[in-house]
Amino acid sequence: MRAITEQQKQEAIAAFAYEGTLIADTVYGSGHINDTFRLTFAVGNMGDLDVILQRMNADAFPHPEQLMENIAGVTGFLKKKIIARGGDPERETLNIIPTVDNKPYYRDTNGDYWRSYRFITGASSFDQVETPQQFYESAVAFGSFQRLLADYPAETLHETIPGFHDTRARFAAFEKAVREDVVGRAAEVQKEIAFFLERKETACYFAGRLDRGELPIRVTHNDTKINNVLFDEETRKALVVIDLDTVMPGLVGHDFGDAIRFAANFVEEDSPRADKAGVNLNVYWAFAEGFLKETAATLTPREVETLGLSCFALACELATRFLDDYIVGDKYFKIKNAEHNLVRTRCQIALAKDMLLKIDAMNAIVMDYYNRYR
Ligand code: ADP
Ligand code: GN1
Ligand code: MG
Repeated sequence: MRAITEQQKQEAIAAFAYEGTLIADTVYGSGHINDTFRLTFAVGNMGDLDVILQRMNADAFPHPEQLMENIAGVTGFLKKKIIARGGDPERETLNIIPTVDNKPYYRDTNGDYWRSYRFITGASSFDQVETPQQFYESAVAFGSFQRLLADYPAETLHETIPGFHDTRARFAAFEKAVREDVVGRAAEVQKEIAFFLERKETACYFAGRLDRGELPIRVTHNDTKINNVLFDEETRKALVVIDLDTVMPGLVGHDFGDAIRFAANFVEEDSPRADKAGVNLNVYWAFAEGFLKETAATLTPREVETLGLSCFALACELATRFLDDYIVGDKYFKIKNAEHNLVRTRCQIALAKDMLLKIDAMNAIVMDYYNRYR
């Protein structure tokens, strides 16, 4: 995406139905896809009011208007359930701020799309797991998110990124990128390429099961990084699941595997110390417990059998996406330096290898919690 100009941002700010005077404007969060700002408005004697303003990434999401239709539908649906259970709909789901023309997004004169949410106060996100309890909490949040959406009319959801977790299609795209080698980087990553080609069948583990109709399609979040959950700063409990851009029909393993591959790693996703990467079973169990406590009653034994390997599949999927992006010249993920996507790739590969060594323990842990909570 092109850099955002100040003039463009001011145009976007003017388009939303904000009250008060803008007094602060900062770049916010550590997402890899959208451009996020936190704005503060002084509203008369009501004090200050914060909002989130985001430029949506139109390279990643080709139809931002459909994406916002999904989010409006999902948050409206969740709001009713939150109210019914006596929760706080202002803090337990995202609240879209409309434009002055009462639309859920704004298209600026450059053709870029913007949206805005009320800022959820007294809450924070984490890029890394600090305690097993915290990871357990995030699992309860993602698990109950899936449970609450179990009766959402899935057929009304647009596929915001077609084939988002279609590992087979991700591999095909990757192999094409290697063949075309447009920026001449393939030669230096032969070892990584070989890893994928050797493990392709195991990594595409879901594909065959889907073809055989063995796994039910559910409404899933599809981007279950721990920083997509906000925690209440007072109670320390998970408060709300955010980043709803990829809520689409999917498999339970997509949500379980993605959360584990991101946060149950001994090191950060982009750590240059790939030699230290690996799945930390001391926190893995905490996520497994929280997630299964919420979902076990609705899962089939066949689905539960996929959860351990879903972590491997998702680590490989992300590794191919990072390497694909490196090979095509860093078009998709935000990068901080030229090697960033390659460093991410190596770290995911090391994690994936370690998962295969620990797969029996990973399977046993999920089975144990499934039997306890079903
Ligand atoms: P990306 O798709 O780029 O990851 P997110 O929607 O996850 O974008 O937003 C980036 C970060 O902004 C989040 O990790 C979170 O810290 C913060 N954030 C997003 N929405 C809100 C909100 N409504 N209230 C408070 N913080 C938010
Ligand atoms: C992106 O938007 P963010 O930072 O939560 C990506 C995920 C990847 C993740 C890797 C829409 O997530 O699929 O797992 O980066 N989201 C999209 O960190 O592609
Ligand atoms: Mg995010």
